[in-house]
Amino acid sequence: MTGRSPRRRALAPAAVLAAAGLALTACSGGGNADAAATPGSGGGAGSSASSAAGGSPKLTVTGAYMPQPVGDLAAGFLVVHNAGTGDDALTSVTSPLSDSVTIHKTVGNRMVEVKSFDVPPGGSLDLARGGNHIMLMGIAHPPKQGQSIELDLHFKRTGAIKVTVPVKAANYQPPATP
Ligand SMILES: [Cu+2]
Repeated sequence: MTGRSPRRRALAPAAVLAAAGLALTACSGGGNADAAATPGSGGGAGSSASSAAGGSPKLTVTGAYMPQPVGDLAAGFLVVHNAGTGDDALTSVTSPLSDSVTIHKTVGNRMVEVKSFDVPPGGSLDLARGGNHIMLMGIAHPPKQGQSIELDLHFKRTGAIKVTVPVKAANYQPPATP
């Protein structure tokens, strides 16, 4: 066995500085507005939801938006619902907008790149301001409010889901769910 240390993937220093700047502007906006819409697709999975993760995930994506980029940096937010009976995980994101798309969690006021986010059966993955998010860097042609961009979400089991993401005002907050 090779002794591969489980060290965290670190961003290049310059990117950390730039990214931290975005964290303060784009990522630390007020609180955690719970953007989760209730999963309207009431699929009747007969038995109790506590069965093992042997079933299939059934994913839908709602509430996607991107605040208008600051410079060549942007963040993407959305909610992935899993109405199925099997687990899944978001393992990467790609986009025609940028060759550098990563997924981050927020620890304190810092962002840390992660390898994947779980999407548990009967649950959701919330990417929201101040928390987990998709990060795009080195955007050559930043889109403006009112335009939309494409994100391709890659899941461990479901495969790719293409999402059209509207670009909102830099300070946009999604409507809170009651
Ligand atoms: Cu980030």
